[in-house]
Amino acid sequence: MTATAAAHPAWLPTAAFAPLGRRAIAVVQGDAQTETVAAEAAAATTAHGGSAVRFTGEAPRADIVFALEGGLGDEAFRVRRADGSVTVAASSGRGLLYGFFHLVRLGEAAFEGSGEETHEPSRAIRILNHWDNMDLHPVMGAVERGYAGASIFFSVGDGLPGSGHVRDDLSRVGAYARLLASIGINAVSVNNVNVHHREARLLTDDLEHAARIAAALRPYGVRLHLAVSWAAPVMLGGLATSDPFDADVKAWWAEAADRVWAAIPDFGGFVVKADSEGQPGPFAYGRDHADGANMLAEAVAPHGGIIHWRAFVYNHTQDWRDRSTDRARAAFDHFAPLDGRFRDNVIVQVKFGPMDFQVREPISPVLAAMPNTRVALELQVTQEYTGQQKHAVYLGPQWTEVMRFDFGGDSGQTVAALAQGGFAAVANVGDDEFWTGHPFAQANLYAYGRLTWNPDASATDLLDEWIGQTFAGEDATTAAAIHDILADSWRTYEKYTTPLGVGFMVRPGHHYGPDVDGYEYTPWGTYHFADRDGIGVDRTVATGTGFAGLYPSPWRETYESLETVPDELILFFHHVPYAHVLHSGTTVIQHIYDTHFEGVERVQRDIEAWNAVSGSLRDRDLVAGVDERFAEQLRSAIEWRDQVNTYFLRKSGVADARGRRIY
Ligand code: GCW
Repeated sequence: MTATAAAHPAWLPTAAFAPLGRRAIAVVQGDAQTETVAAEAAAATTAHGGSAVRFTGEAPRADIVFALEGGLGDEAFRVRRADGSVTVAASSGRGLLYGFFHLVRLGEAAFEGSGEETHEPSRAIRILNHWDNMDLHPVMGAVERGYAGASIFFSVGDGLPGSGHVRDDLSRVGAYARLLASIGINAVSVNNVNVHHREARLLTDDLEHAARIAAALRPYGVRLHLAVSWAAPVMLGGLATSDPFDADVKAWWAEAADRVWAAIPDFGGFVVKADSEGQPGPFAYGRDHADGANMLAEAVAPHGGIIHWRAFVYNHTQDWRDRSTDRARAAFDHFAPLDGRFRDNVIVQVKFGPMDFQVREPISPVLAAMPNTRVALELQVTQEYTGQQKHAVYLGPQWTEVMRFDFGGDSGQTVAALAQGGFAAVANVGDDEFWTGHPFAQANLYAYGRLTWNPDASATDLLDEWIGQTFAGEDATTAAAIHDILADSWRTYEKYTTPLGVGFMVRPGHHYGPDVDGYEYTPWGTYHFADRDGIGVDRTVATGTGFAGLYPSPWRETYESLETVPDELILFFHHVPYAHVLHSGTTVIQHIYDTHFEGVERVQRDIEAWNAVSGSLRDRDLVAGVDERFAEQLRSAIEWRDQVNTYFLRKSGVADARGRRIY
């Protein structure tokens, strides 16, 4: 599929605009985003028989009025309803745009009742990070951990090194920005955080093309950010060093920032992965992460720019024999001591768990350890470890669990409250017809956006919102079936993959499918330590790596003790015998068998539920896409079940209490 091919409308099909489009809409004259609201109103009314007018000064009579009004926050909007008509007021076009899509979501309900409400995003920065390459990467391809085709921003050219470029036709990027605005996302970084030579040049000779991307995003109020290489002064500037204390290095970055903002006045800032998985960083010069981040922050500060500095730093050349090094500790050990040293325009971006986007991990203690730093929560919308957009896995429940997690004790705050720096997530979109590979993976993009706006929203409600708009015009039985398939699908995936918080057990490299010992003797620090007697990682203070002690009370005690550690995390914190009895009353080994059988049965039931409704769906391409992926999900779930169960039967020698078939 090329960038010009028509993309699926996702949750914005024409039918979803009918309640607005039937009415008379008046839109004030205003800034670029106000013009976008007017264009949206015109398109909706043309499609559904209403009317759209523009005005300056006093608003004319209309069913829906979009007006500019002072006194509201930058992105906020106020909705007033009376007698079947609605006024949306905001202090900028961005607010009006968010108000417009708010009405689309509500549909007819937007025009019922009376009253006034103000809506405002929880945090100022709600960003998606694309891991898109310009040149084909020999292992990762066009998009690192991408499961939805090629990049919508870049073309890899003829595939030869150096021939990649920003796409000539960026219409797909405009359509993407529209989807993002409709869910409240206001920023994207477009290139991979592993910045290779070709992508580094977006900062220099390719700046005019980066500016074209920014122009495609702007009508919908989405700002461009770029991932930059710490080594850029050497790689691009010909300097001998990228030491943050070197005057020439500072000058190089200041000039780079001046150039970028001259070309893109609303540019957002830089995203940096430094001293992580082979990326260059300040460690080479004996400097720490605060030294590095602050030097860049100084360069972008005159322009109001932001540095997103990632806390995903660990030793990836570990010796598996060495039990004293614990990857789970790494981000904390590197970053917690630096609290208070980062400049105001640095955001330290922290993955939600201490390892790496597994289906189940405890919440990263770093989030509670840096009260004097702007910390952002990082999630992974792309399903690297959760079925790679072949499996139907709705991640909304995982993210709400993360955002609502309360560290308690002295900090006494939820992750959402601690994430003062906002929200970031790895994007799941490519040039695929459905944007996301699996059509149902659109629900993850949707939920991420809506949760960044309001972390208190319910994952189930957001799922229904997504279904309501995406399948607008389909019958209620279809909506109910899709709801039932997705609502608990994250836990289903957990059941047939990695048990009790142990994680990984995936095929090395591409990370798809089971391989229980795949990472066991590698340098990556992701071990399960299963032997004939037991399994799990001892991360207690008493006898293990001490990781449990990095949490504030009461969590350090909760995780430290076998009496209180939650079942779903027991193997993350403890090494236990297979006969250990969980709080659920079953043994660890029997839990492994039971959940793997249950998980597969659940996928079988989901497929039956889907088959019962899919015949009547109008979008046959979507049905074909879902059918194909369900077949693969079932094949893969069975493979997971049989490999994991067989492995642990052979290791433990303990038979399944229910005598089911294990190989
Ligand atoms: O999960 C891991 C991925 C890498 C990725 C890294 C990161 C961009 O396997 O592909 O690199 O995380 O977050 O930097």
